[in-house]
Amino acid sequence: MNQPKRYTITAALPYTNGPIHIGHLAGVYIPADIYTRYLKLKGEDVLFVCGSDEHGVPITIKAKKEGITPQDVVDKYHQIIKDSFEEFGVKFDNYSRTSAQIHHETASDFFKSMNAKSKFVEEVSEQLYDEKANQFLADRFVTGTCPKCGHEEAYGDQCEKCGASLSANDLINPVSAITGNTPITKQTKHWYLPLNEYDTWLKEWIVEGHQKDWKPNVYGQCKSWIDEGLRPRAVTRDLDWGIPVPVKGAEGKVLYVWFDAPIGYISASKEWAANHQKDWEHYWKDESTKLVHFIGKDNIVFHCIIFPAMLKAEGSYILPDNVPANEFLNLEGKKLSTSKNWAVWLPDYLKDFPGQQDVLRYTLTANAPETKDNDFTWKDFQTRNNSELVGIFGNFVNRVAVLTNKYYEGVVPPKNSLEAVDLNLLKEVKKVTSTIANSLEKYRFREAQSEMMNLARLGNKYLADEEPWKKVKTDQQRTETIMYVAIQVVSALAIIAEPFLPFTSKKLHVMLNQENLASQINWNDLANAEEIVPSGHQINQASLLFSKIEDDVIQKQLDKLAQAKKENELASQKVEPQKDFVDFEDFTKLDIRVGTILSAEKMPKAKKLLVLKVSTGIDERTVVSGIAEHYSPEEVIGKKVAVVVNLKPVKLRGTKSEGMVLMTENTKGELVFVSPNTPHIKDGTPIV
Ligand code: B3M
Ligand code: ZN
Repeated sequence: MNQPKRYTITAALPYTNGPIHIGHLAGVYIPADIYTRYLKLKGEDVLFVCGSDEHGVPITIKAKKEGITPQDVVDKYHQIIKDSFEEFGVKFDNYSRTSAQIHHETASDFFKSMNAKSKFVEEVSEQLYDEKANQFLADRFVTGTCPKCGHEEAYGDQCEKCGASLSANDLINPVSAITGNTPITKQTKHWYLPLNEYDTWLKEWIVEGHQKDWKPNVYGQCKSWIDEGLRPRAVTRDLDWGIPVPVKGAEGKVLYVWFDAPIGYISASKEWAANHQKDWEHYWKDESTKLVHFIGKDNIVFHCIIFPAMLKAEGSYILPDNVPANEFLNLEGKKLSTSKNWAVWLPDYLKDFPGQQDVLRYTLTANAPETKDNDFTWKDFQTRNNSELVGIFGNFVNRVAVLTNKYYEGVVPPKNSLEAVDLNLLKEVKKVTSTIANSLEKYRFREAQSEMMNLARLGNKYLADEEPWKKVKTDQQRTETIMYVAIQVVSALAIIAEPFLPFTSKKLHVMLNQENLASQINWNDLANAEEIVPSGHQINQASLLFSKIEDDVIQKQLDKLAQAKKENELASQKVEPQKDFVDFEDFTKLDIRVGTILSAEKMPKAKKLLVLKVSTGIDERTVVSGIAEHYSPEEVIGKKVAVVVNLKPVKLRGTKSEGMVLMTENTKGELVFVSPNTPHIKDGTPIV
């Protein structure tokens, strides 16, 4: 056998601030798991690592909200997430966590090593600061308008709308996520990775080196960042949750979460190596090792530009060979959202569909967002299960196992002489095996999985054409051959299915009584072997692989989502409680009229105030209105409005205001006019 190739495969470390959902599985963990299982079946030397990303702002925010410590948050979700991976068959060699001692040491050493080689630039600069919270604001602690696309809820590290990677200082109208305050700026010192110095090298490495083998979506994003010009990036933060910056003069500062998290891949490898008497350095420093990062598209810049620049700067590590990032999965046409509870959480799925992990794995791979965002719908989930897994795969396997037991008491019959149809089908098995291998090596998981289903389809067609249930009455020899061939196909499927449907594959191996065989048979043998299960081998009874999912089960899931939607709508329309009653006489004392805004200008030195001239039908008068943060003067001129005309005049900043323009708030919290928009109403008409 050839010397096995060595691979280090990583899957993005999930933030430990909530359970994981189908979007995470589809985008990152299922493809990574399929790829790893395939390579292991081929006999390669593969290390597959992941772990919990336990630092970073989302965790601190969650802890603040719930009144617990960040450590409580990460302990809880680390366990939940780890369990979910195990339950769905995502089989890491090591699932570590970034709060582990070994990770703190590894990340600190990495920083120190870079620092010793003068790879950082230290700089004092003005950073956003929340005076109320007494805290510097970076990353997710601050939101504001994206300077690139205008999205109003961009974060201080990234805009989720356009994917731009940002610094907190780039945001327009920044607001503190802790207090809602507008931050001030304050001086502080940080360590920067001067990405601009890696420009030429990155161009050579990515633009010239990986245009062909990286996915177009990944390559495209990298290229545009490089083309835009890279800027130094701070790798330290003024926070108290994280890994302390291990140098003098950095008290109270921690490593930026995106500096420490990818080093987590290395720590997880070290931890694994220590537990398995292996040398971790082979997996990270040996040029012949292939490093592959599985991630979602929002992590591309970190894995393709920043982390490689860190590895390059440190100098003793290999670089990723590929970063097959996926796009996003939507749910029933809408973006998955943790805060809106618009998701299928893995623990919930498991409760509702016990033992049916492979159905979800199958559907998510069939719809994987490989080249564009894609949609998960419960209807599609049902159809994939009922017509493909039950109707094709399960049906084929079941017929073969039942007939073999019925005709031969479970003993694989003799081959006798093969006809052209038989040879063709056996040839197909080999062809499909190599097509799947090819697709997997190009990270095309949907294509690979559909080839597997095609093989089951061919098996079904073979049985339907050859009709062993008829021939058994007339031609024993021919029937034996047909069943022999069909069993070969089933046992090939048992192996081929392992990366995609690991639970099903296991059941199939048990059914075929080839559990031992399975551990010896390697993917390469599958492509070459003349026979997988020999004549005379005893198989077991047929067992149920998949079962039909009925409409009411699907409806229950749709109802759950409808409920989430309703709750969201209600939450977004929090209605203020009713005020005390007033007498009718009191009400009629109010004089509200239709008016028109004739002119408007900003009140000097007052951020919120506009000075309006309003035609009330009675007269033209001045009204000072607190709407300047929502409207420019030009926007309001000519507007028909409702004005309280008998409000006692008051002086505001020296200007007499003789009335009040009625406003309300829309669902986005913006002020809007209560506006008598109907045509043909004269100014001065009372509103009653
Ligand atoms: N925790 C981001 C995320 O979950 C981040 C990935 C880290 S990979 C080193 O999207
Ligand atoms: Zn943007």
